[in-house]
Amino acid sequence: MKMYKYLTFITVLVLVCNGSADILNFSGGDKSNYTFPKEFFFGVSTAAIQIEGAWNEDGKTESIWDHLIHTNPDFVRDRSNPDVAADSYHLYKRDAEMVHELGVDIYRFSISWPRILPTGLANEVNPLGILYYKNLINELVKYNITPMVTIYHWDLPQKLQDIGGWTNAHIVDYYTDYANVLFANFADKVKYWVTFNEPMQTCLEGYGGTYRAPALDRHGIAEYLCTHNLLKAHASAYHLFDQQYRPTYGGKIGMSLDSNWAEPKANTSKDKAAAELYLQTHVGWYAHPVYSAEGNYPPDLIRLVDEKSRQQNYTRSRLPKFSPEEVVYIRGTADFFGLNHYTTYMLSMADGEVGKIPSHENDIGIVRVQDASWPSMSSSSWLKVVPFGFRRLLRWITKEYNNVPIIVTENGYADFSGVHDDARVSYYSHYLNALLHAIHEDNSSVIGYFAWSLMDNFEWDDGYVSRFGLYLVDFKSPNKTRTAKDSARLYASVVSSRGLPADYDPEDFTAFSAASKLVPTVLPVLPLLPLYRLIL
Ligand code: GBH
Repeated sequence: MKMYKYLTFITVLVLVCNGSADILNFSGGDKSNYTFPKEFFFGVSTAAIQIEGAWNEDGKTESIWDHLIHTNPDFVRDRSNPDVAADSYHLYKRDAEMVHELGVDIYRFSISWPRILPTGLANEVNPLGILYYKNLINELVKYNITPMVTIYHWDLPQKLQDIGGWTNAHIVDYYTDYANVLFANFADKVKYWVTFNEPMQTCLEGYGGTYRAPALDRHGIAEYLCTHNLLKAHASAYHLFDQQYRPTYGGKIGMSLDSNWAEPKANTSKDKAAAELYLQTHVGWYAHPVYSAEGNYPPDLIRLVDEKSRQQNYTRSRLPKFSPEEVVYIRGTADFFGLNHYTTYMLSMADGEVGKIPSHENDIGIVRVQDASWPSMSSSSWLKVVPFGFRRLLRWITKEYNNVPIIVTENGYADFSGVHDDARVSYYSHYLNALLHAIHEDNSSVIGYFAWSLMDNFEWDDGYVSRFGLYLVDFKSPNKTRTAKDSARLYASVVSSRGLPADYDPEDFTAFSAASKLVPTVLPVLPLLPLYRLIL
């Protein structure tokens, strides 16, 4: 027994020290001469409220984000708002030109529901809203760029929130009507549709928590109601498209789910189970009903929420249930798996209760941390650079959902601004290297990749502090001047050469300590020193 433990210890040690070997390579693999397959496509992503501005122009009404920030300016780190943002409502021609400069195949943007339907309902379609997106689409097509539309990227009309938003069961019809207006007007030219961007952020963070609009904090109840209606709305839009539009126009439709990779905290069967449970009850919460062979919520989620609800004396489970007909109606309603991926966490089982009671976090009972040694000086504190996590997640999704075609609809890095963005160049190089390994060595079923984001934009609660753009936006200039960063040149070269730059070094993570020089000088530097030492 003792000997066995000793050997395990040695094995762990060897695995840790031997980090550069094969899949254990931190960067996701040695430098490869692999190239991206011929049919593989590249794109860049944005979202309406993060770039458009013109929040009340030409008939648009308030979205839940406009409303949250207008009524609670302290929600945003720099007390800014998305009223003007990058002013893409007026500068869309320059945006299309930038997409063209990058040489990518597809531009993913979102449509603002309250710009199209000012009452939230389809009784009144705003012709100027339709015109704006027609102009943008025509501009893209002019450059031979394929438009990909996200139907819902978090900006619900406030008028629908007033009547319950995603917890109101009638939203399934309202959403389907809205999607119908978009299909009817744009399906002739839009060839990719994303029904929802990151529904977990909408429901878990917006209804269960306070991190996203509408910041309801009705944890343990509302995140489950929201998810239930949202999944039905997704399926309803899919069937509408599939039956009434696809036969005439063709095109593909899917959903974009956010997922971190989950690494077991220790190499124990308990922590491995915690990591698997995290994936099943987070990304799987949305993916299992749509992409698994059997459909419905993941069995672990049903068991855990039912059990907790019983212990807590609820008359019925806080998790609403799909009928057998609904399971079938939702299952298989996607042509591709959209994945938004940024970072990795380590998981272990909780000792006793965690999170608020009741809540999704408490129901699941696992603990999530990040390793202090993982590089990052990102302006987004959660964004640790862990390329191997990307590779492992792609392999997990490929296996779990039976070789579903995966489109990485977002991946990117945040800093505090500047055109010489070494850290972003390094992030993209490492993650694209991991992606090449995922494709060529693991047979992961990835067919396309989008960088987040085309340009700096309104980063939700981080306002304009956190910059994700390939193009820098000068938010102080009257015409919101856009300038290509070094990362834009890197990305353009990957797209045209279909491989990594010759000077890329998979062992080199120094850009993430040097990135600290971009921290605004007003921040006290001393408290950062211990962090610095951990990384060096
Ligand atoms: C995406 O969200 C959005 O689609 C996009 O609009 C946004 O600008 C971009 O990425 C950059 O943030 O939520 O506790 O797991 C990313 C959502 C936010 C998910 C941070 C992971 C980590 C903390 N991510 N989150 S937690």
